[in-house]
Amino acid sequence: MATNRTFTMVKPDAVEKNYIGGILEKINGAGYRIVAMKYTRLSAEQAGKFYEVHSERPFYGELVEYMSSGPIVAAILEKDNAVADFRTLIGATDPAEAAEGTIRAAFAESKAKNAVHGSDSDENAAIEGNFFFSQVERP
Ligand code: IDP
Ligand code: MG
Repeated sequence: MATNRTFTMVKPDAVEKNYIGGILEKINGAGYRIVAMKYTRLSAEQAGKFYEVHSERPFYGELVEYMSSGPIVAAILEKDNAVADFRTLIGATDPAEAAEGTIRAAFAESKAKNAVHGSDSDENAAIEGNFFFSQVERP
């Protein structure tokens, strides 16, 4: 079945560098419609919960600290095949390995500070969207 929704965040490094507009332009240019969006800041506790699946990874502490270090933009996006196409649009986790034209190639600073999040499955897209948006906020 083709997927139709994914979840993204513009991460603190990209917000700090005023890349929100440039990143949204690429997202809209790739055919995504914005279903829900908010500018907010995660506490360390909230960032820890969002990334709980990575709690055993060596970079977990660094990741939680970074993701709570400044404001982010969270959004639910809609398009055919949303999850897989968005992973292609953002590129590899490490911007040094991200294909030319991808969001991370254009805007990311490092493997840790990599500008954007993109869900890796339909199931996680729903879990992550529900983490940030109540039912009335995600029509
Ligand atoms: P993804 O965001 O491309 O799906 P994941 O492996 O799910 O990558 O990792 C989640 C996030 O954790 C990454 O986007 C990045 O911010 C951070 N991260 C991943 N690997 C490393 C690392 O080796 N060092 C520091 N941070 C990392
Ligand atoms: Mg991931």
